[in-house]
This record gives sequence, structure tokens and C-alpha cells, in this order.
Amino acid sequence: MLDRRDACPTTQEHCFHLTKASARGFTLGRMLAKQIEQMVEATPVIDVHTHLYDRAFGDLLLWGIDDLLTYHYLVAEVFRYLEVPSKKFWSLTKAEQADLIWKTLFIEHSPVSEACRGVLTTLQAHGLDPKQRDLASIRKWFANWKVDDYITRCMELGRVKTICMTNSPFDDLERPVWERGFQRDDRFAAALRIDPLLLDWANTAPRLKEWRYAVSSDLSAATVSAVRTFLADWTKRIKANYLMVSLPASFTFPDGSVTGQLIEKAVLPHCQEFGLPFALMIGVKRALNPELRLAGDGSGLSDLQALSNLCAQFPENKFLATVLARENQHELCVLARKFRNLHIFGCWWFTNIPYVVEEMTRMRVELLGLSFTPQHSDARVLDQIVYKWPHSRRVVSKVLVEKYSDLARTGWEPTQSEIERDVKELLGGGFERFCQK
Ligand code: FIX
Ligand code: ZN
Repeated sequence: MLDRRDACPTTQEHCFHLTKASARGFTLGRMLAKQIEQMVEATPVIDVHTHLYDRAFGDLLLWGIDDLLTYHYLVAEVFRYLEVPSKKFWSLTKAEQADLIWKTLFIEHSPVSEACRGVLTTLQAHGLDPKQRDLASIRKWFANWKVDDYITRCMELGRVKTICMTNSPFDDLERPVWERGFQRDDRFAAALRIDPLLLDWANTAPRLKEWRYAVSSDLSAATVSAVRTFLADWTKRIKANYLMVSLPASFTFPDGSVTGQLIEKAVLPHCQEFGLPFALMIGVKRALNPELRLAGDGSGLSDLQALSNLCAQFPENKFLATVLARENQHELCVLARKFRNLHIFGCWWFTNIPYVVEEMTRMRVELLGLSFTPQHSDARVLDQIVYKWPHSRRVVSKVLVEKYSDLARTGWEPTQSEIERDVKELLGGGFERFCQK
């Protein structure tokens, strides 16, 4: 096998030369594949959607082993095995729930699911030895950390340069912090989350009224104007980078519903005025099993005609989108090929397992080149960026190595700086440009 990395005769730069690999044709040399992996590992990422908070929000920022173990992904998994009724589970303290999850998912069974593996990757990255199976000493280690230092450590380990938060003016714990004001940590970017406005108008209108926005329950011009004032106030207050909603699988547009009217008359004109994208996460079935609380949401097949209509009817608006059902992913890629005002991102929630991330990333590259954002973490616990990013990066680099190898077979030799450029594009550069244009 010939493994060369000579200076390219046509440029001054190094090219990733081909290795002749027996009868299977050409592949990139193993050393060069390693270099691509290292590049993907080392490039800082913009995490475009999380549920993490600037430290000014105090306890809203979850971190540490007990929060890690009681992540709702793990709660859903522990209920598969538990004999205790859910009421009893919810009556336990957080530490007791964590104990039970550790015992059930890590000690009594091998922790092979993606969410379980994530906990172990995190412990390992911190230099803890997961095979000791010693939760007490893990807790002791975490107890020594101060949140400020821990934020920096997790961001360094996950190689995350910016964390986009999910910021809801409708959250009674979050709202007062914004209203009081605080010194922003510029590593945390804001996103204005508006689910209650779009999905629960009956209960939201009275709240807006209480906050002195002159809305009535109808959607008159005066009400729409007051909603726009509300959106403008909060966009400015939090310096929002985009507006966001998560929508049920049954979402349709246009359909004359209150949701549709608010999107059309208030949200989209507002986004246009402020030059902001509107992010849609489509396909959730909330409270499929309410007993499981946050862990009880499900997934459904969506009709992406709604997204297609939005992109076509509002070409001046920018849409960020991710969809939950695996079965919707191909259609979403096709839509992104048709509409330049659509940028797709992330392998959301149930699709964030290596098996599906790999197929989605490969499909997206094959249909969209590099004009998409392969992943977001959706982290709810700070520590999760320490595992979610390495797990995702591994898959992204695997697909990239495969794709550069395919190019190499044609005689196209990507240079190191071209690969660097491409990786930056995928890990936040493309997203940033889409948001700015
Ligand atoms: O709507 C969302 O932002 C979802 O990501 C969450 O509701 C969900 O609970 C989650 O954490 C998924 O990863
Ligand atoms: Zn989320």
C-alpha cells in the first residue's frame, strides 16, 4: 500500500494524495483520515440549540452527576425496567432518582444505549474511571467544582465556542432574570422561544394583557400589533439571534388556525423587520405518556407541505428547521434543495443516535453538499456537551472521510485548507452566515 503526502505539483499546498488500496480502488490514506478526524475534533463548534443557560440564571443551568443521570432520556429508559409505579419515582429526591437510574441502567444492565454511553463518555473525559462503578466517589468529585469554572471546562472539553440558549419570556423563573438585567457571558447566545404564544393562545393572551400588551382574544389588527410589540421588546431585551418554536407532527400551514395566523401576521413580519430566522422544530407529540412528564413526549410523521408553503410564500423570511421523524429526513433535504431561505440543522432528540446521525449526515451531504448544520446538542445539562459533541464529531468525520475518499477516486484532491474551510462551515460557519444574510 502506498501512503504518500507529497506537495501537490499544481499548488503550493499539501494535497491529500491517494492511497492505492488493493482491488477496492482508491481511498484516502489512513494517516490522512486521521488528520481529518483531528480537524473535526479540534474545530470549535457553535451549538445552535440547547436548553443551557448563562450562569446568571442560577439553578436553571443544570449540571453535575445527578442532573446528568436524571436527564429525561434516561428517565424514559429506566421506566422500561422499573417495577416502582411512576408516582413513587417522582416522589423521590433528585439524588434518589439518580441512584435508582444508576443502579438500574448501569449496574443491573450494561449501559449500551446512547444516553447511557453519554454519561460514561463524560466521566471518562473528566478523567474519572467509569469502570469503578462508584457513584459516591463520582459525586464527591463533582462537589468540588464551582459553576463558573465548570462551564469553562465543559466548553473546552466539548470544543464548544458558543452555546445558543432557549429563552422563554413565558417561563416564570427565567423572565425575572431578564427583566432585572445582568452582565451577559458572550459565550451564551439567546434565542426567543415562543411556543406558548403560538400553541396556547387562549392562556397566553391574558398573560400578555397582564404585562400591559393591549391584546384581546381575537386576532384583530390591534392585537397583532401588540403581539409584534411584545416580540420586539423581547428580541431587543435578550438580543435574540432567532425565534423558535417546536411544533406538533400535526402542524399544517396555512390552515386559518390561530397558530397559522400568528405566524403569518406577527412572527414572520417581525422576523423580517429584525432580519432574524424563524426556527421550526417539527414532529413532536407532546405528553404521549404524561406519567413520564418531560420523558413522555413522542414523535410523529409530519406533513412537510407546511414547511414548503412557508418557504415558498415568504421568500423574504429565513427558516431554520429540524424534524423529528426519521421518515421525514429525506423530504426535508429535498425541500432545502428547493428553497435557499431554508437551512436545516441537527439530528434532533430520537434521531440523535449514531446509527441515524450517520445516515442523516451522509444523506444531507449527498443532497446538499455542505450547506446545512449537521448537529446541535439539545443539551439540557451542561455536562452533556462533553459527550454529545465528541459522539457527533466522530460520525461527521466518518462521513467526511468517506466523501473525500469518493472525491479522491475521481482524481480531485482536496487541500488541507479546503478541508479546514469545509469543517468550519459544518460546525457553525454556515449557520452563522445564514443567520446574518
Ligand atoms: O422542544 C424542544 O426544544 C425539545 O428539544 C425538547 O422539548 C425535548 O424535551 C428535548 O430535550 C429533546 O432533546
Ligand atoms: Zn430542544
